[in-house]
Amino acid sequence: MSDSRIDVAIVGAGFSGLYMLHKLRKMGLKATIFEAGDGVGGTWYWNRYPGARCDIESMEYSYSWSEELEQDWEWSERYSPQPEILDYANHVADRFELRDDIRFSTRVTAAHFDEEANLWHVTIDSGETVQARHVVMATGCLSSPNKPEFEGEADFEGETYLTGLWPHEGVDFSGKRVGVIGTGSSAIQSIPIIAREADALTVFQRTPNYAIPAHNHPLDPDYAATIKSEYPAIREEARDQAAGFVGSSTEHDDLAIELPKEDVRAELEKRWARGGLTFMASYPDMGISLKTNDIAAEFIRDKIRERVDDPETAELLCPRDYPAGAKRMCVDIDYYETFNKDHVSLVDINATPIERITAKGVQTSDQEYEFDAIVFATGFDAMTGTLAKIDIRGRGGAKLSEKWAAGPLTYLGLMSTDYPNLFLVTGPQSPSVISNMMVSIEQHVDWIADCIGAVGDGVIEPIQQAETEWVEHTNMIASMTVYPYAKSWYLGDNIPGKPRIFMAYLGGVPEYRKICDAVIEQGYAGFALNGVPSNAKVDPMEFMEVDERLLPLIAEREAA
Ligand code: N01
Repeated sequence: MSDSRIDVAIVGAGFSGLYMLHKLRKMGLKATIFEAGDGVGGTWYWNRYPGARCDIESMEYSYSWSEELEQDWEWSERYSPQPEILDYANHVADRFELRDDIRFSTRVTAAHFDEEANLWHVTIDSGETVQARHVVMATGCLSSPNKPEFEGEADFEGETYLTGLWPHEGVDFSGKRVGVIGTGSSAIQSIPIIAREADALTVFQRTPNYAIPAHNHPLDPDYAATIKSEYPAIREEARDQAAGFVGSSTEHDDLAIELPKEDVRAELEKRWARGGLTFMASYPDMGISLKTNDIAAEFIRDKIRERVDDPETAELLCPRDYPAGAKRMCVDIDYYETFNKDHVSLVDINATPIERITAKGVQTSDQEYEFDAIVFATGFDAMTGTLAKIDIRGRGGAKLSEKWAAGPLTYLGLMSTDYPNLFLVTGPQSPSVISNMMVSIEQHVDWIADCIGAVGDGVIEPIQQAETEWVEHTNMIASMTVYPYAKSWYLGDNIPGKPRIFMAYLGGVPEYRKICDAVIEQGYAGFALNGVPSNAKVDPMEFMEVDERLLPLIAEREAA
């Protein structure tokens, strides 16, 4: 039964939902956030595993929409740890008095569009239904943890943990024998910390990852003050860079493939010393040419060999089967050095696969490993997993999960045809996970707020052709890169049965922003407003600067 009516239902109280609520309130609209957790913070609320921290620098991984907030807040480290980022989210919720319009411990189970009333009926887990003119899915890109099933799990007599759903009270591994399954970012961050506590730690690795050192350090107050004094310009610079953070655009115009290898390695050495995710932005062809990419891949492998004492373990930790950066690049603090500790060991589960979980631990084809605790650092059903769990029905009762059965279909990653007034923050086919999420979140929230303001009591949705062409454009851009050469969650490879489609927009943050702005400037080109399709069209290629020098490299790669 419907008993309440609001203008906008926002799903999720992470950084997207909080800013969306603030923005809509300022417009005088009645908005409510529905949040499954009992606090704000989204990914930073759930991912409390030891060592969790951001790998975009904190001075940039923060809101830019309140000058007072950005001036007042003090970050303590270059890359802030999860508790501090969660404190920040809580501070924002308090400072802007957002909690009054957040319903905590409330999971949205369904959203059905009523074509006659042009309203959404949003159902929550108590069975209550709320009517909303608009729905904003601020549900995050990595919010559905993936827990693969292993035979015999129920028999295990010890404790089990999932990095993406970590207990709020924390876990003390002192004196325990611990097994970690997975070696992605979450594992790479948590393994060194777990190793400090545990009596024995065994890591089960299926695919080694490339990791760049964070070189994390306490934030120098003078440095922070300098950034704060130049914040508007720095924020603008970040928005104008390929992945929405300073240093993510290539600084060199030269192609690495045309340079002596020693020069390329010298440049990579500088970037290694700087640390963090700017490593891959060294040359324009790094993410295009497999030959160039292999210089970076070999460089990282050499660093792993330097950092890990035991040559056999070092070789196991070296990724070989896919290009550097094609799976999400990891940023580490002492990850490789952790394997130099006598009580830490690595098991290659390609050579000796996990057969089952037993009462005592993990049985591989080779031996049984006994544990007091097993940590599953097994990732997420990314980008679409959370949306698929909500029964979203648009025109004609069509289920979004069925429409997206062969892969997500959106226009700009913001909306999907036949789902009027349903918005996605950092949805599939937008820069999202390839970018500084804060920059992308702010851009989407601003765009959605403008759109909701323009639509008023009406309805808006993408025209089918605009959506189809955007998906084609997104796929075409991805195919120009080395990303498809790895099995990754970007492509849905980690979830059995998930269609293989690259789920983020790789055309660059600045280009993407210009496309979204042009759509608005041309009166919502590619959209139908109140059933009337716009005549205007925005061609994304007009915003792309294609570097002609890269085309033969792509052709050569594809021919190989
Ligand atoms: O997940 P992952 P994650 N048997 O999917 C393995 C963001 N993030 O939570 O590679 C055995 O990367 C799997 O093996 P394989 C960031 O965007 C950000 O670590 O599929 N192993 C892999 O090793 C990141 O990319 C931050 O062969 C299995 C691991 O589990 C994203 O979240 C911090 C398995 C999963 O790695 C996801 O990272 C943390 C099985 N059945 C995360 N199934 C920061 O910003 C899976 N694996 C700092």
